[in-house]
Amino acid sequence: MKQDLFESPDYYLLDDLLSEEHLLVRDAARQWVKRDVSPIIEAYAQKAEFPKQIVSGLAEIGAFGPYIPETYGGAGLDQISYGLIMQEIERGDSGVRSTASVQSSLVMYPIYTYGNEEQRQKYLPKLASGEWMGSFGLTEPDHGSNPGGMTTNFKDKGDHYLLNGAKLWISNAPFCDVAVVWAKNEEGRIHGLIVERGMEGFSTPETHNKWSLRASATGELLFDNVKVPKENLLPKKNGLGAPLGCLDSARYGIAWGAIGAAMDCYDTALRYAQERVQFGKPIAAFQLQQKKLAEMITEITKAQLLAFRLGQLKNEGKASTAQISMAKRNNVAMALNIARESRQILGGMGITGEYSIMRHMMNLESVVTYEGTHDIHLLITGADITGHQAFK
Ligand code: TGC
Ligand code: FAD
Repeated sequence: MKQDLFESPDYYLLDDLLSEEHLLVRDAARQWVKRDVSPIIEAYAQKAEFPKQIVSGLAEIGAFGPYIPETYGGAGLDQISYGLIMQEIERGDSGVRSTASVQSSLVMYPIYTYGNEEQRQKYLPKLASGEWMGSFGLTEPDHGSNPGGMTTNFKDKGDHYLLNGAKLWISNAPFCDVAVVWAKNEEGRIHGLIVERGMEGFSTPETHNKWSLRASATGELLFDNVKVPKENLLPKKNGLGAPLGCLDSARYGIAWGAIGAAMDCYDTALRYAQERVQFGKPIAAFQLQQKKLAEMITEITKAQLLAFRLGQLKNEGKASTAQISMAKRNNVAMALNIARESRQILGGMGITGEYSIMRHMMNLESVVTYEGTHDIHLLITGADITGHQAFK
């Protein structure tokens, strides 16, 4: 069993800006990751399996619905606490953070925000406790960056809807109990439907052979004439803006989460550089290694400040989609670069599972693509500052 020696970098004393509650929530998540995730995660990533035994721990640290009101089983926390929880979980593994992001921002958020009271009461407490796990079906085989082109559809059959189509690349799909699925009605308008495991014609085959997010289960959602009860339609919002609103919440969490992965790589590389001796000196004493480490801590500090300010804006209800895109894009690219540089500092040891860096690096190759690719987020910023959409 591996010992987790992580010490969190805080170069600009950002802890001074956090409230007592933020620190309590952050430290509880940090301790849990050290105790329950770090010792086992490498083995699960190697065997490409999600460690289901950590679900109850995720629920206990408030990772399922951190900002959902306590009446529905959520933790009733603010957006900075939500971000800090995501940061700590992704410090352990991006795949575990994926599971929490999907459950909170892509399943509980739409049910809370677009659902009616019966739907909230039926699903949210069970999702908050981890008794039920959820998935979110937006992407299709032929529609990834362009979800508005989706072909998954439902028809009104009087007392139920008939759902047909396929979703690809869906986190948590292989074991989900419920799926929030985005599909077009007969007029071509996008709606959210809650599909439950066990409905006839609904299947969730797993996607194998991933080199990334190996400790997270990914799969398909297939609908072959699935009869969905009418009460399972999310009534309060429709159109592409409904799923995109969920993505705002998940992308915000990823902007924080990526900092966790970067901090873990930096901390590992710094410790290794102090201990590894070549040419009679610790490699940390060589200028080239110092350049890497100094640039890493600078980039981590900038990302921390970006995420903190975005959290304040989110708490005030002022964070725009474009601001969230900027933070997701910047912080994930920052983390991926730091993982690559850290891997080099460890030399040959950097490619082994003895250290977390290569796992983070491979995980981040998915994180830079999902929830909107690096390119798409640049185009969102470009459209925001110029007024010209360059997607189409
Ligand atoms: P566009 O014409 O720009 O917008 C369509 C309608 O939506 C409105 N809207 C938003 N509403 C709420 N929140 C947002 N963030 C919104 N962004 C846009 C917009 O105002 C418009 O409304 P209306 O009333 O005028 O119709 O749409 P477009 O078709 O041009 O596409 C824009 C684009 C490319 C930015 C968007 O589709 C996009 O973000 N593409 C990337 C797709 C993506 O991110 N997929 C993620 C799938 S889920 C996932 O990856 C989970 S991984 C989770 C994990 O494991 O952690
Ligand atoms: P494409 O859209 O085909 O893009 C391919 C390339 O073309 C990219 O580099 C892209 O930036 C570029 N490109 C596309 N359009 C443009 C343009 N207009 N201008 C310039 N360049 C462009 N989806 C879900 O719905 N739910 C999930 O739970 C989920 N989990 C995922 C888990 C994993 C591990 C992965 C890898 C993906 C997951 N996704 C999920 C899907 C993810 O959101 C998509 O992969 C992502 O949105 C990109 O879509 P795509 O893979 O089809 O790439």
